[in-house]
Amino acid sequence: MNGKLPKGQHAREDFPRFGLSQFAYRFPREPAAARLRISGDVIEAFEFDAPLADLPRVEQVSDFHCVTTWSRCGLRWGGVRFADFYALCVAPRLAAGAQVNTVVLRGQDGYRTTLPLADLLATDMLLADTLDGQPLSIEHGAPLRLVAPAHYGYKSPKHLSHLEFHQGEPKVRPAAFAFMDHPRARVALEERGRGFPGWLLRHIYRLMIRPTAARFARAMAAYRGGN
Ligand SMILES: Nc1nc2c(c(=O)[nH]1)N[C@H]1C(S)=C(S)[C@@H](COP(=O)(O)O)O[C@H]1N2
Ligand SMILES: [Mo]
Repeated sequence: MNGKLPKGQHAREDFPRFGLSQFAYRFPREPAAARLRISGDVIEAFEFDAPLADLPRVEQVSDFHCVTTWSRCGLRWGGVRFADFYALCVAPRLAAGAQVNTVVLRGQDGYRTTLPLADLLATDMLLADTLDGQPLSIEHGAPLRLVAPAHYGYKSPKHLSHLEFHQGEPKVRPAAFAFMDHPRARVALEERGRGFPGWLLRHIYRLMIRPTAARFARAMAAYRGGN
């Protein structure tokens, strides 16, 4: 089974709540309301109250690859293709002649990352609101998340609340150290970070899996306990 995984990845049976450790104790303010704000330098800002309503739904089984080297295979997500959302809900509102190059994706917890629009238009890019046929749990991104199977997990914001569409270079304060946020982060090319080769980061990141998963699990237990 491991033979089929991308370079430097190993399979895990469970699917831990995970991320940058500074986000472990941050939770969505509105886990039940999938409001999605749209803005950017080529579009007038507006907000969707039910961003996936009336759009063609799909189900997709895909593997999930965290940059720290763990992978969870065969996750069944449901939602709407990013490309369909873009074509039906965003493109018609763009300024005439505008060319979108970069998209900034932000979560309710303050998490953010960027991707080239070209990468987001791949057919396996999903705006997902279900996992295994159930509404997304808080653990895995309620109410809405991006699913980006060809990219490391850090390109798939949970609790997605805001998309910015830019023709020019957006100003974004990275959620982590700049070296940790590769502009594309494609798994097949082992683009784990910028400035350092993937094979080197692999060895360093691996050490972070256990403490990070434990911290996220503790935070989740505290949240559930106090709620
Ligand atoms: N809002 C938000 N999205 C996030 C993160 C985060 O900390 N906050 N971490 C990213 C990282 S590094 C990973 S590996 C995945 C983990 O997704 P999971 O918690 O569903 O396993 O979420 C990504 N999206
Ligand atoms: Mo990750």
